[in-house]
Amino acid sequence: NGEDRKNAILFESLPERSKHEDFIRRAVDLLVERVVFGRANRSSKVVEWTSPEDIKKAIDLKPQDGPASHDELLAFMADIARYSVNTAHPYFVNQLFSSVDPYGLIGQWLTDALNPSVYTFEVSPVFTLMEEEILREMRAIVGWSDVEGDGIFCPGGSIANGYAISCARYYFYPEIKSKGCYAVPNLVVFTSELAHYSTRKMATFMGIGSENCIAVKADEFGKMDIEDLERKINESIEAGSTPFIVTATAGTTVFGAFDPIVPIANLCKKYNLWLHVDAAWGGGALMSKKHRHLLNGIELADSVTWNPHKLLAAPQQCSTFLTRHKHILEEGHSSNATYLFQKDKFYDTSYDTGDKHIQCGRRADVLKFWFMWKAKGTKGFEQHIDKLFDNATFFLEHIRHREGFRLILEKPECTNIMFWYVPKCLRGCENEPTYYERLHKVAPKLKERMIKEGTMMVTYQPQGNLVNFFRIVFQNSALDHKDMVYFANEFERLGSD
Ligand code: ABU
Repeated sequence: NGEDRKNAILFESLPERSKHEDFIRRAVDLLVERVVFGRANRSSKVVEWTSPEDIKKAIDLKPQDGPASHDELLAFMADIARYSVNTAHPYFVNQLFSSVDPYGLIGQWLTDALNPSVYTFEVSPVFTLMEEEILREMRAIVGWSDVEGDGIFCPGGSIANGYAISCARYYFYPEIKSKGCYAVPNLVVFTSELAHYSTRKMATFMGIGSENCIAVKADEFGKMDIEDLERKINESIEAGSTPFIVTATAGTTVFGAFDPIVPIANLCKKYNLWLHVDAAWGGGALMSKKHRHLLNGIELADSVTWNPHKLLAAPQQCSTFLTRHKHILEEGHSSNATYLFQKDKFYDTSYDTGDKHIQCGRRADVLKFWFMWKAKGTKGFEQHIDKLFDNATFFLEHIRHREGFRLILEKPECTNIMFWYVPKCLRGCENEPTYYERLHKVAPKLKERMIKEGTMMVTYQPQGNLVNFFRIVFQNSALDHKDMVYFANEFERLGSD
């Protein structure tokens, strides 16, 4: 009967089961109270800053010989939540991800409860079909026609950018698969000096070499300089190297700049290069009629990285690699393990998609995104994106003329805003020789103060010749204009001396 079947699935007797059920219910209550809602309100702290030594004292991190009781485990959970950064908090604006989407969270919990691995249809029937549907829809939003192309969910945007290099290399040099780097010319990759570091890192990882990842200059707006790109393509050809891919960025990590895709695509056509667009950050803008123009020309790309866990606020991690080339992922990466991908199965084995990936075991990152999409509809995502851009514009205009704030970019394109906060003691000292040296020290000091008080989290960095400046990131559409004023006031308070 049904009860026997349930018990067989759980491999445990009824008393054991009710014990576990009770534990799960208490644990879920604790998660909802302490993690999801209890800490995500404006009056709680973003972080309970604690030194590594004190965290070690507060939580017994060592595995132990005997089992802990359920009460002890619940106490561990509470402590782990207490000393973790509250990334669901409205004032966590430190990174390109934030907030907790209730539907995304439930999708993630359902994924974890089902514990799938998406390599074959037989173990992941629903997720295989879900991936097919979502990836097709994303390709359609990119602008490729319904019939062509392929895509995969990846463990992060860096890996997705690596897939672009791998697919491009296989496209031009299929012998790479069996003979390796020895059989191909000295290949070179081009990307902007402001692109995410993953392109260089993946070039290193894939045996191309970091020196063969050529950094193209960015202009004053942070966009790739086309003339420099063409110059560098020609220089590398003259030096005996073989260009094969350009990675353009749609939403750079720090400045949020969108490279001009159409002229880059024209150069790729002229020199027969693969065009990859890293839209990990900016891809979400494709969902908005108002803002998708930022990615004009993306449909000319051979491949795209797009991370729903960034601008679309899906829970970590949710990254995709999309390509217009239907068979390249399979052909470039398959290894036909006969213990898993048997071709004589009783169903259509084209649904066994795992061999396209360089991973074997793989989480079903699709479900949380699919669930969010169902819950909000495409319209809901569009409203979310439009709100983010509206908040970013409000914040930009609010600080533009406010004393103490100096913008790095007058017209940032995405929802990250970059600025120096100049405390009173430095105002009017711009011509002094030590001004920039002193300004460089302001952001780390303010960051320390905001973290120790737990009032907000905003990241900072130097970039090229620019000394440390703040980058505030708007990616949580639960924020409003009052929050924008809060952030500005908070900088003023923290930097009042
Ligand atoms: N791709 C990682 C982005 C890191 C950040 O949030 O700044």
